Amino acid sequence: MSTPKFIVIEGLEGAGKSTALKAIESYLSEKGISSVVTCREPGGTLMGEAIRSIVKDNTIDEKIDSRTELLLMYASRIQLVENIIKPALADGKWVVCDRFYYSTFAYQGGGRDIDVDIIQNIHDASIGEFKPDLTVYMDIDPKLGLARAAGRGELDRFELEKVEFFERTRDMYLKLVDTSSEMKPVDASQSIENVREQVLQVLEEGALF
Ligand code: T5A
Repeated sequence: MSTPKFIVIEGLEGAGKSTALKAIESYLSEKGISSVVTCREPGGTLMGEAIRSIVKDNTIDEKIDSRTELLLMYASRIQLVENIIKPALADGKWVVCDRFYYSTFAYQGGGRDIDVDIIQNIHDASIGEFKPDLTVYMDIDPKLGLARAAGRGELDRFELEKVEFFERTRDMYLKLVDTSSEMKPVDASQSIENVREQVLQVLEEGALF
């Protein structure tokens, strides 16, 4: 039996991460892996879901400082890593997570322009060396991603940001792809079927088994 792996999906809003997550679950099932834990960030635990509600709330009548947002992302992440992800892997289960720490480097580092060294220090103190075995980065032009997201109705606090915020976020994602060997890009602007095939190709090439 193969060692359980931790797979992450990253990308801007509307890139198709939820759609890819389902494709990955089916793929693992076809490979005979039935014990799969899925999760999302921020969220995935009681504390994490409370943080998710706060950071996505577009009605909060108080400015959320970028540093507060950064720390909330890591508070949610510590809860998820320690209470869900590590125990699942130790129990022989695979884990697939919708977003992980690359989101923080991209959104808070790129989008909010927080010094990456500050994020790295908080990262090291929070989860240290713990990292995914494979990260699928779904690359999309922010305008297209936001148009897809807008099709679902009300926008959250992030989705109300100007397109420039998402352009900075995408630029940071692309820098991360260049420097992180476990981060594999797919072109998420293609059709659902085409993107699914690209994601499965990345999994096949990922030497996961
Ligand atoms: N955040 C998160 C940070 O700032 N820092 C952090 O550290 C972390 C962890 C979380 C927010 O928090 C921020 C980033 C986010 O703003 P979220 O809801 O988890 O919010 O993330 P979103 O990206 O907003 O989720 P979305 O649901 O918008 O994006 P998905 O999951 O990528 O998109 P999906 O699969 O739901 O698809 C969206 C729509 O597009 C269609 C789907 O059917 C759906 O209607 N679609 C396609 N249409 C055409 N062609 C394709 N290829 C399509 N793929 C999907």
